[in-house]
Amino acid sequence: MSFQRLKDYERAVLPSQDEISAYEQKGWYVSPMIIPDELIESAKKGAYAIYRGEKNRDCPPIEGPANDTFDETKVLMNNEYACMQRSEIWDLVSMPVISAIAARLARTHEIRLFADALMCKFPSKNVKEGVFGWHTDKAYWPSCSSNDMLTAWIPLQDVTIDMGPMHVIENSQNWEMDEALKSYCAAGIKDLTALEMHLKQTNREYRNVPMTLKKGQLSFHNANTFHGSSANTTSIPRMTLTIHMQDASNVHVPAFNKNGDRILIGYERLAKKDDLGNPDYRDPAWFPVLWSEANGG
Ligand SMILES: O=C(O)CCC(=O)C(=O)O
Repeated sequence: MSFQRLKDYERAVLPSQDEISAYEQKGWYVSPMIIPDELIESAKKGAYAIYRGEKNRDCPPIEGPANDTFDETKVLMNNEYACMQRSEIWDLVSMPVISAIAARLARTHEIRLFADALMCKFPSKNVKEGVFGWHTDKAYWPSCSSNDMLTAWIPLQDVTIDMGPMHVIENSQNWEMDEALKSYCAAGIKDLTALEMHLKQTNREYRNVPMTLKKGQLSFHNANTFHGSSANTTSIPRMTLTIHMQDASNVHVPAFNKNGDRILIGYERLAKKDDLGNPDYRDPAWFPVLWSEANGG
């Protein structure tokens, strides 16, 4: 697959050099409207099939990563590797222009899937429910060598400010993670104001940017960009599909916790092993190539 394989209107929306530089500076990028309505509506049908436990792809059991069944009392439902379970979700995850944009932003010749996550945030009047605490994706991936990995965030309907959109902290991908920042950035912390108070007190310049997107748009953020989201206070569920992506350079590096125990993240437990016995981040079953310029791009 190469840039030549894109349709004319898709090639026209690839980020310009200025937009790539802005992404590198800010840690996030929002695309124009590029995803056809039919693809999103079909992905939504696939999502509800997953909630009913119906797969139409030949997917090995997903042991470890989240894979919820329909339950409104959970407020947040999370289904990882939804694209391996339903063809409608795979069609969206594998849409070439999405990974072509990612490749441009990460200045890489190849994009591989790391994981995807179908999320549904149900309406909640309790503002502490349905909160994603501030975090970086990289904090969950200590065994990934690359700092250029990135995540695409795709709303399956318009996301307005009262639906608990994802927010990013602009420029935070360049901050060194000191102990104080780490303590405010565990996703378990439901008080989103605590980090912002810390940033103000320590005179950090930052901008909190909500990803209020129209259906058909998507956002990208670097794996080191802080992000989180608050409750959905509307009356409709907020459904999104997140695609975590590896750039060409990413390889597994053994990671250990403070006690010296090996950390194995959920996704890599599923993957086959490489010659050294480590998880193979090129395993085509779980980490397929979504974009490559190798074939003449
Ligand atoms: O959808 C959200 O609000 C946050 C998603 C997120 O944090 C993630 O996918 O890493």
